[in-house]
Amino acid sequence: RTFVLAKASLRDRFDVTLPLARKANSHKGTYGHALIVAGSRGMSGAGLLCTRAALRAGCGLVTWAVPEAMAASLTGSVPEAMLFGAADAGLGEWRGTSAGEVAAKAAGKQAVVAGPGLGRWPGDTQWLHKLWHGVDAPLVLDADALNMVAEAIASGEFAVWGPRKAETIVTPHPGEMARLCGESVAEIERDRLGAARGLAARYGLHVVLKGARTVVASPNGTAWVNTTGNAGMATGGAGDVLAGIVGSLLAQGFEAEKAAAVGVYWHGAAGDLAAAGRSSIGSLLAGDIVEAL
Ligand code: NPW
Ligand code: AMP
Ligand code: MG
Repeated sequence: RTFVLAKASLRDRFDVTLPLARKANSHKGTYGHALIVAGSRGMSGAGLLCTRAALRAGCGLVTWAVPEAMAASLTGSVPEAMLFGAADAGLGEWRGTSAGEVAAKAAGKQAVVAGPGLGRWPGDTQWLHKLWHGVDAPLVLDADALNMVAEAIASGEFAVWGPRKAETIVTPHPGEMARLCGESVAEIERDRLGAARGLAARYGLHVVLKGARTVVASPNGTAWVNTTGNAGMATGGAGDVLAGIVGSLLAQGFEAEKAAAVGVYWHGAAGDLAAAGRSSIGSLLAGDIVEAL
């Protein structure tokens, strides 16, 4: 079945009313703890935006993991988040870090986001493979993590990774989707619904194919087509914000299809709110989407 992603359909399928209500008698532990594995030298902004979006989307606690050499300079950049420095080779890169150390940090978290601003390095697909099985919580993979998955699919390695213990959401833009599917961007864009459904069914993933009219497809065959968002969101960091929102909703206990659908709808709606307050939607910054949440 294909649903149009709007407030009424979300309410009908998931019994979720937006904005989300908070129980009076609740505490930060009620709303989950997310681990954000994002950012590296030159791309700290991706991690910063993802982390701030996760906090704004309402989870109770966020830990932001970065290569250790970056941690000192990021101290205080998001005072609400905890910062974790993974031992690195001293360059602020994920190259040389231990996926096992990151996976250990994921213990006790209700959701993990990995990918925005990670960069690529030799052996990174094995690094992601360790995270794939080392993280027991629901996982959102975005950006460079998707390029690692694409390489593992192309080499045949991914076929033997086997299923994870919890659900996995992937959030490719059409360029990343083309790499995952081994097709051109034009082929993906010709049949966005079919491409997202195909990848979801083939690998048991929840697929968020981004762009104007984002598609959310689940392994059970359900798909959603989003109605919110605008071209002002075609700006650096907008996708990093979405990954943080979806991870935050997972941490709050939403199952994967619900987290992806609500997150995509909400991200677009926040983009629409942020654009409405400006003379040109071209002036929209990814950080404005976070603030509009
Ligand atoms: P083009 O340009 O149209 O020919 P990449 P990235 C295509 C981090 N960031 N429809 C596009 O094709 C990310 O998190 C850090 C069609 C081009 O080939 C990643 O870690 C920021 N095609 C890293 O940078 C802010 C589309 O895909 C390619 C498309 C690289 O991510 C920015 C470009 O994509 C960024 O988020 C679409 N809608 N969208 C920071 N502040 O730290 C893209 N393409 O090569 O995957 O690079 O998305 O910039
Ligand atoms: P990324 O390319 O990873 O930064 O992701 C860009 C984000 O902005 C995705 O969530 C897209 O759906 C959204 N976006 C980009 N361009 C548009 C557009 N023209 N209309 C609606 N949403 C868009
Ligand atoms: Mg992106």
